[in-house]
Amino acid sequence: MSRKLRAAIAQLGPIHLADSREAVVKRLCALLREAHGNGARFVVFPELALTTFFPRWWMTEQAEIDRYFEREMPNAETRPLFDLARELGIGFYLGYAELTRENGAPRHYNTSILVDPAGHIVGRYRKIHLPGHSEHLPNAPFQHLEKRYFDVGNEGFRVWRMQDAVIGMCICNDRRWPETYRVMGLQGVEIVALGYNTPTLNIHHREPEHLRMFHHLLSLQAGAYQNAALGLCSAWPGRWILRYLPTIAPSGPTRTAVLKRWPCGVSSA
Ligand code: CDT
Repeated sequence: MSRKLRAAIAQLGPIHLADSREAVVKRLCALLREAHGNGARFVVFPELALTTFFPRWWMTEQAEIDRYFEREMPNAETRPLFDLARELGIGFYLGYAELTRENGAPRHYNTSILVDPAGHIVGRYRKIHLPGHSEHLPNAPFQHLEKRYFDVGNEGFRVWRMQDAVIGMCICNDRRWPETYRVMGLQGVEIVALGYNTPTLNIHHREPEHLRMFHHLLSLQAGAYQNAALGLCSAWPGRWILRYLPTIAPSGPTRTAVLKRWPCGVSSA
């Protein structure tokens, strides 16, 4: 029996250090409405979509770092997004920084959630493959401090049945590793939802931009193809970020029409 789920990839424009959660959530709500207006019933937002990509900044005070983390979800600032999802009857994937406590100690995760069309959280994923570095690299063109600010995810790669599909989640660097897809594939995954934030420049190894894009598509398409799944992949455009962002795999089309409305917009497939 055939099933149809119209999905949208909502790519964000840059978020600045000074931008408030309230302002960002308003933008997410506008994208959700736009996606809904285009007939979408499921929307994928990027990695760490509620704040600037703060691993770009070297910080030493834990209180300063913790300002970028959410202690509960939903919370007062993100509630409007959940309410709107329920009003529109639309599900979504959202990436954010999660601060929790385990065995009495604080834990920091790079997290994504799956929210159903009734506005309920049905799934949570904590990023396992944390890239970058933990030391300050003052001579690098920019920092990528995920290894400093986050703990390694401790809940594995799981799938959830939602909107008549089996949906799995992963985040950015996870897409480059075969076990990400295979573990979900063995659970019958049909859609891999993935938010990402990939700098055009690889600060660790020289890699021309066209190879950077090639490897992005290669890993996503191969992982999805080999596990008979569809990848829905969303990021932010910006100076340091890979262009042609919204990616549908494995069929290959990279939907760039949205870029006419750069720096943000919705692409659907
Ligand atoms: N956000 C993220 O995981 N980005 C990595 C690149 C990090 S470069 C140090 C990626 O695989 O795209």
